[in-house]
Amino acid sequence: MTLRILHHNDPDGFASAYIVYDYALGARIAESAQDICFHSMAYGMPIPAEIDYAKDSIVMVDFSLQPLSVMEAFAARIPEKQFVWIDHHKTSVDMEKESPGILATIPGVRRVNDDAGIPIAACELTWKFFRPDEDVPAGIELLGSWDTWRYVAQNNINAKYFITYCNSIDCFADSPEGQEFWSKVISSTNDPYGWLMDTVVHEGEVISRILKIENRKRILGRGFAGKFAGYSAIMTNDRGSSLMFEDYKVPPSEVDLMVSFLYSKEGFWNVSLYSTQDRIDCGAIAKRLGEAGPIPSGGGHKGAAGFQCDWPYIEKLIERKESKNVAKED
Ligand SMILES: [Mn+2]
Repeated sequence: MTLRILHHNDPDGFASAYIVYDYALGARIAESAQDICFHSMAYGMPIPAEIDYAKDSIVMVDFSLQPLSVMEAFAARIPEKQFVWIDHHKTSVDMEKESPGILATIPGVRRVNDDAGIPIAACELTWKFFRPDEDVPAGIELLGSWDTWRYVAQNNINAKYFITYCNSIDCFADSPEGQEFWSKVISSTNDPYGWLMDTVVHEGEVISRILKIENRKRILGRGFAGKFAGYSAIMTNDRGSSLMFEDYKVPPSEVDLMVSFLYSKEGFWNVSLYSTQDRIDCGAIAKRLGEAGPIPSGGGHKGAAGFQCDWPYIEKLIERKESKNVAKED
């Protein structure tokens, strides 16, 4: 038997995958690390061809296959009790509702909020699913706070520093450095003189200061205001990061969307949407725009989502506020 962990390719996905890995080894579900295989997944990527549907066990965390028909076909191929699916993306919760016969019966948990109505991340859901009697580790909570944007309402700046530190190391679930990191994260407390606060959070704060200056230069150099698919927006041809937009001359709170687009090595364009507005659901917009485009795709969270397409499609969605010649004044 091979245990295949299909996880989203971001820190929440890496942490979730590591929690599964650590649990599987501890509980002797997998005899050795060699029996566990990590598959880092992005939306739009093909299903791993190595899967032996009769023999392998699959745990899917912080991720789903899109669209619904692909996810249903995948689930239908895996024998009962060999598939666990944990996700907190709204698209997964919606898919499950549309598929009571197939998707809703898969063991695991798909929910966006906890019992108190507060957003919860995949790493936290995964921890609670596999270790229901143990408190969620402080570092996993910081990551969850970041990944769900809870940190904004909770004004939890340490969550930002935690993710900044993650982004400064190789935090993949399947690399030696990443596994050492996550193993320390799941065994650390928020003792002020302990590793989590004194190294991770503290160093993350230092790196954040440098990044802020870098981001300011990037967004002021490449960003422009206007409309995207009819929504007021700040746009940039750059790598997506919601934080980057905070230093634009128009604050994110004054527009519907923050939009970044970037050409991928596979030959399509990745469009990321972010919003700080209550009335805007980026996941729904990404799904609608993505499915109507040349590469059916798209989904994500209310506050952050994305889809893939080609460049002509993006250009049709953009309405510039400033004409091309005055844009140079930036
Ligand atoms: Mn997540």
